[in-house]
Amino acid sequence: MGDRSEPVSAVRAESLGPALLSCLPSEVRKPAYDRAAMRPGIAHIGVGAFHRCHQAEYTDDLLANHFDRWGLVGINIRPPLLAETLGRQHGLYTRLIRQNDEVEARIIGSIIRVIDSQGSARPALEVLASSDIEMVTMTVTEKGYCHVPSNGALDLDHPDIVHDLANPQAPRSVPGILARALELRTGSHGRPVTLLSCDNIPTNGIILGNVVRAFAERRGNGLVDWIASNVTFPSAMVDRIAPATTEVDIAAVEKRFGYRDSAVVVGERFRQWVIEDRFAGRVPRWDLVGATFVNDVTPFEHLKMRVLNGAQTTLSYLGVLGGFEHTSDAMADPLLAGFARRMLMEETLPTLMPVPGISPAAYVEQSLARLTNTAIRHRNHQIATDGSQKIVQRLLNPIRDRLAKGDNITLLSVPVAGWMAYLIKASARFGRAWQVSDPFAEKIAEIADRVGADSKELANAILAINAIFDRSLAASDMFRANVVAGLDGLLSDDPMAFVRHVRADPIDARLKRPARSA
Ligand code: CS2
Repeated sequence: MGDRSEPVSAVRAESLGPALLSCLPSEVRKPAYDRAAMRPGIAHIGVGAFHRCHQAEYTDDLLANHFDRWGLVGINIRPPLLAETLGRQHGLYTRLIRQNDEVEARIIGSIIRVIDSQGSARPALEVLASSDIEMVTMTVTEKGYCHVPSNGALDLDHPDIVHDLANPQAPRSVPGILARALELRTGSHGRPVTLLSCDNIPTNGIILGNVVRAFAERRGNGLVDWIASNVTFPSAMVDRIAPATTEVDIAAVEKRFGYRDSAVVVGERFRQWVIEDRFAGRVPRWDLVGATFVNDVTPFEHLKMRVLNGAQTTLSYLGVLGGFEHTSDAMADPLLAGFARRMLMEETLPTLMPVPGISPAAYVEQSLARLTNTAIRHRNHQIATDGSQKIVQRLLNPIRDRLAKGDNITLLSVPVAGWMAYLIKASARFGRAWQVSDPFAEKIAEIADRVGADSKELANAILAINAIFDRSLAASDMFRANVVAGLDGLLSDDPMAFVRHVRADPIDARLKRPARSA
């Protein structure tokens, strides 16, 4: 199945829906259970490509193997609207696994219905507060938690939090909506519930618990005590590469299988889900279908965020600066692939805790191999989005661990400077090289426009943003010197020459960096 499909014929193919299931080609796997018998048990907030490729697939496996009440209700509190896609298809969609030339299609049936709750929180609250729901999972992106990335506390200056504290019955933030839903539960059936974050933030359960409790505390009505005995916030590590769906993916399904599905998702074969065994209420037994329930997720989380996500982030910034469109294009470049491997092996790997049953070096190789999959068209700009919310767990935490031991951080500092250079080059002074999306984009553009091209001053101003760089890290001379060298190199006319230089001799790179062109 090529990415550049032929134009689809003028006669529109039929849309995917329950009536079409019996007419699909035999190579398309269908739900192996009675969808009509499904009952809602799980609500999921943030029904994007990742959820459809991950938690919804695990749940589909569970329904097929051990049928129970675990139908999913999908809720979007931010765009895109679901009514026109999944809603029209009665929750059905195609999950394609693509591994270079291989294609495997399967219809996922675990989503019973979808709710758009963007104009008002009421539809979301109705579902979240209902007694059917005992598990709420969420993928709301890193910034959805409204926390301060450098310390995990609720950001009380966040405009949505300010709004929700003033209007707790009509919230718009995730912490505000969850706190209100819990309040409604206490006032009605009072059933316990698990709130399970599936986002790539460090100690995601702890951060989710922090922001919900901090919000609830300010309600001052005993909600916090009820939460303490009836709600749990397990941490989880989730993994599968599933980029945003494109029109090309939709057209490819139509061409190959003969039906129209506007909610297709495309992912790699690899998947992993490690969940802390700390549930309230009834639990979907995802552990029977490939997920792992453990006492402590931390080692798995470090491994995944520092290695796989760290490599993706590195390849995204260096990839954009080097003119590569997708992760796999950057990985096809021996310089960038070699840089990523060296950084992970020499600097990241020694910061990892022992992980039961996993060899870190083998994991690095496996991760890098996943990133070479040419059928996964993961745009570097997509991964580069919201870097201010990602670099702490992917790059700055391992840097901090190494600094504490007096270890060298030259390689890990390069993608940190890469994130800065990516945003700096999007500013007016640097010719708005590309469009960016990051909560700190404006702030960094303002710094770039004010400070100009001096790397030292740029680094000083950006490292002073303590929502991202905690004070002790920003005070490290070694870190600062590496960031300045990185900015010098990556903002030059030949950023790849700098990468080549650092990769060849990381220890020496800071002292003998190539002169910056004007
Ligand atoms: C990616 C992740 O966009 C990004 O930030 O790094 O979505 C990544 O693909 C997943 O975490 C893989 O499990």
